[in-house]
Amino acid sequence: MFVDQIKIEVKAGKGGDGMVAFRREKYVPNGGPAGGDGGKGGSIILKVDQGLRTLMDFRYHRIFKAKPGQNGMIKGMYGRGADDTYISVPQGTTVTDAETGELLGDLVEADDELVVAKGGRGGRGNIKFASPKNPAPEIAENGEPGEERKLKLELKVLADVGLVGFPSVGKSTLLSVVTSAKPKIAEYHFTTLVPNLGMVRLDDGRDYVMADLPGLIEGASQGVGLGIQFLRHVERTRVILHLIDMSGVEGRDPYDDFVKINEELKVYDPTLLDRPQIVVASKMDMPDSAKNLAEFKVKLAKDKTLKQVPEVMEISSLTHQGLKELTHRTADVLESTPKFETLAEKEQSSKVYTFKEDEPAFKITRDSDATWVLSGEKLERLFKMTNFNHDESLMRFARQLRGMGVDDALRERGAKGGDLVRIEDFTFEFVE
Ligand SMILES: Nc1nc2c(ncn2[C@@H]2O[C@H](COP(=O)(O)OP(=O)(O)OP(=O)(O)O)[C@@H](O)[C@H]2O)c(=O)[nH]1
Ligand SMILES: [Mg+2]
Repeated sequence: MFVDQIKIEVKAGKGGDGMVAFRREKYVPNGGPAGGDGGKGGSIILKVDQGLRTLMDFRYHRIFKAKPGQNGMIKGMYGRGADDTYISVPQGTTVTDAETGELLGDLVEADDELVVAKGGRGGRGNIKFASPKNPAPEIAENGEPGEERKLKLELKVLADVGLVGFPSVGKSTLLSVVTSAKPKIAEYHFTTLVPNLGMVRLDDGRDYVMADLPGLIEGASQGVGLGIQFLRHVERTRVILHLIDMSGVEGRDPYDDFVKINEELKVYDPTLLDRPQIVVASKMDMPDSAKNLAEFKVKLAKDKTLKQVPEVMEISSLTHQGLKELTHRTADVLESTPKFETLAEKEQSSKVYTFKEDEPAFKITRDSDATWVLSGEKLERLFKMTNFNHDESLMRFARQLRGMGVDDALRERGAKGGDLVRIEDFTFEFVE
């Protein structure tokens, strides 16, 4: 089974905490601050691996965490930064934020990388807080938390080979006999509603991804039948296998089918007809098939509108006649076919990747027990970066809040001295 859309969670590493330490030297009672900075936390980076064709691996591994930075140490030593965590994805993966729907980027090129969660900055040690006024500060910062995101990964490059044709010509059946895919097969039209994918593995070691596309009918390019959404899938395949039911049991003329489907492809995107196309005469086990095929070939040879006469291969998915020849020939054609730029890729220029910076720094709400509650991403980050083991660090935090305008805002909302104020699980008294 192939999965082409998946949700994962990524958590970047927290920065290492800064250290509060003092030099201890012989005969020097208090030798000044010596606490080092924490190292930076690991980021999470998606990276193209050309060996991957699907998002299948992610079905069993959904949560990715990067390592935290090392804490700062005594004697002014910095904590080591954590290595970034790389996640391999197939070429053509589109990444969106699963919560906001924001497009984070497209990994299109062979060596594309995309930072999806930034590691936290290391907290500063007390050396950094020394000043002439406060030469021995007991202040250190905790490391900044790493970013966390829920991501939706989608694989747009569906298949190397697309099976195209009228409904019920045997597209899904062919897929089911040359790959391990188990698509729904039935005699009624439009059995296939979304493309099924399968991997064709040849005995000579070559492989490729094949998609059985939903049936096309006249007018598909104008939205008739299952319409344009399928032509969009065709667009992403490099080689087209055009299946034509030779049995004639549906009462249509096989050559008519051939002309009509090509017309739909052309109306949608004229360059589709420049793609290698193998005409696959299907259901050759049926009584009238051989006769119909002979007539088909005569009409094909006479058709002056064709730029070049496509090659025709005969198969029966029932008796397995011609399957080996077809799958090998398809691999040969694929090897000599360059990758096409799809319409979607032409429209989509480069990567988009932005962080929201315009959110308010903090929010004030009130609990049922009248406690003032402070929240907001920026404020909570400052809170997490405060080392509450040292009074001086706490006082620095209080100054930071005042600097952000929290005190004024609380007063404006009617807070009085002695009121309780809470940030996450930390409660303190408001002092006027
Ligand atoms: N005799 C014979 N019947 C076949 C062969 N291949 C498929 N069929 C039958 O043709 C019918 C349609 O097959 P599907 O594979 O579902 O056709 P499809 O092209 O995927 O059809 P849609 O998904 O509706 O577009 C089924 O009843 C199959 O059993 C074949 O090689 N020989
Ligand atoms: Mg089908």
